[in-house]
Amino acid sequence: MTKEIKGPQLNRRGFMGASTLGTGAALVGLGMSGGALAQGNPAAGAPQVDFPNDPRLFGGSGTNRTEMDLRDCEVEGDWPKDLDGAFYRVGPDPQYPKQPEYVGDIPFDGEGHVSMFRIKDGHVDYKTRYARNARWVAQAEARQSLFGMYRNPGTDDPSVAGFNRGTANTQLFTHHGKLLVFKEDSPPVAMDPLTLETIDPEYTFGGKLESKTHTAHPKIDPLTGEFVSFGYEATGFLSKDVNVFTADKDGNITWSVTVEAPYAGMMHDFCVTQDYVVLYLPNMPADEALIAEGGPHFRYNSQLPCYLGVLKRGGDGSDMKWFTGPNYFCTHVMGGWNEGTKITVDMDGGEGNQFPFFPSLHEPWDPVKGTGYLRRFTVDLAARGDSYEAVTIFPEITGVLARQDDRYHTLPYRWGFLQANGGWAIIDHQAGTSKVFTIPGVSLSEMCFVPRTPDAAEGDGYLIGLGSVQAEGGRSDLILLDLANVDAGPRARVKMPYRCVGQVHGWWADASAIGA
Ligand code: V55
Ligand code: FE
Repeated sequence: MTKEIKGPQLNRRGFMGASTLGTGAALVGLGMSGGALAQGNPAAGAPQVDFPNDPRLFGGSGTNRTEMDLRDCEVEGDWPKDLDGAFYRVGPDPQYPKQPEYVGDIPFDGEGHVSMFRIKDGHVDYKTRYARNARWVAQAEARQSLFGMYRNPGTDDPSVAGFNRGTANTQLFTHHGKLLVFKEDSPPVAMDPLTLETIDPEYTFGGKLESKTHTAHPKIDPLTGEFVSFGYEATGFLSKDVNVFTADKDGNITWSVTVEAPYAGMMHDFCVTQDYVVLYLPNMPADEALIAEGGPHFRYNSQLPCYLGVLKRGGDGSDMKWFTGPNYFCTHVMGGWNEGTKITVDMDGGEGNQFPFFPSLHEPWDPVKGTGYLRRFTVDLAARGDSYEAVTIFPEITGVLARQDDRYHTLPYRWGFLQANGGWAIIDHQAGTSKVFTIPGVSLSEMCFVPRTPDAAEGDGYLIGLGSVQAEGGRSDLILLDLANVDAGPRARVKMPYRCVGQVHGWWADASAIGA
């Protein structure tokens, strides 16, 4: 099959930004595009598979593409016998090399590859599968890449015009018996939580999802079991509309409201409290001019205000209010809660663009301003004015990908975790202390908190996550850290025989949530 790629030619110099790999690289633990670019793939347009060798080019590093099953991985240490559940991960794993016009595409555009460590009785089985959505199937049949730049449908092959472009590569979540896999430009992909078979390539909650998009970071209200979520660009490409909704523990949508944001931009995560939904809009707008040039959807604009938006849960959206304050580019929420009208949200973020591979409109990418710290945002809805306050907390910790004990979404919380200072930072908000766990020679990916038992106290349990052993070509270890004895080092590990597929985020599910 030969074909021509239509679509505007992009001036790569103009959009690729700085050549340094910074905070954005830490985010996915993959090789990142970000520098001056080499020439395109010589196999261009031919139906053959030839990834560029330059790790800065799309798929040039981190490519795995192999779906795996490994029963009884090699385990070391004291793996807790009563731990019964699954640790899931997902990340971009380019299915095919890009057409030559688009080899400068960003790593966030790789197709979503899901992996699972099924842990039971001290045994660990490993399984990985691609999320086989419409995009994956179309490209598999064509045996080549059909989609152009990140979130830019004008760069696609005409044969996939109007397709759902979702890659399902960012986060996954178990709820009402399904493994839902997310990319924030599209509805979730539903997979079987045990077989990883794709059961619905475009899951719409029984046809009731009003948004055309769905965040990668929904929350579960631990008091009701509700799934609280949102989508931005909800009514169409580049729309300012944000749909916020709730589904009950069986997946029935019980509340859905659409509000308008000050501008369309990368609303990656959000915060849910018992009474409010808090949206965050960093100054990373969708940029029509960049998109028209064939660029990657977003361009950082240091001169735009960031907004914190608050609306009541269960309301009609008419109370939606947007606040401005210190301009931190935040991406992930550690936790948040409200006491009456007073709302507190903790997020990681920098003073500037967090992602070197998204261009900046006014200045070159700045690794110092891109460095993430934990920021505490507060706003009182009863106070006059329309500004929030934001301060840096735990300034000794520089990091990203904030997490908490996921059973404390919506509630005041004590324990938080960050991928930070080369390892895993453990934050105790109550004591005001922090500690960083590292393993020399091993780079640690984002981790998840695992409760010691399903009803253990907050923070009583483990951290689980992948480590990449530098001296062994990046071979992967799955690390289990007992939070009751951090100084003893990892309590247990799984020694994988290879480098596992890369990830953005991971998720722990108890056996009861996956029908095991
Ligand atoms: C993020 C990740 C994405 C994306 C938008 O970490 C934002 C933030 C892996 O894809 O498309
Ligand atoms: Fe994320």
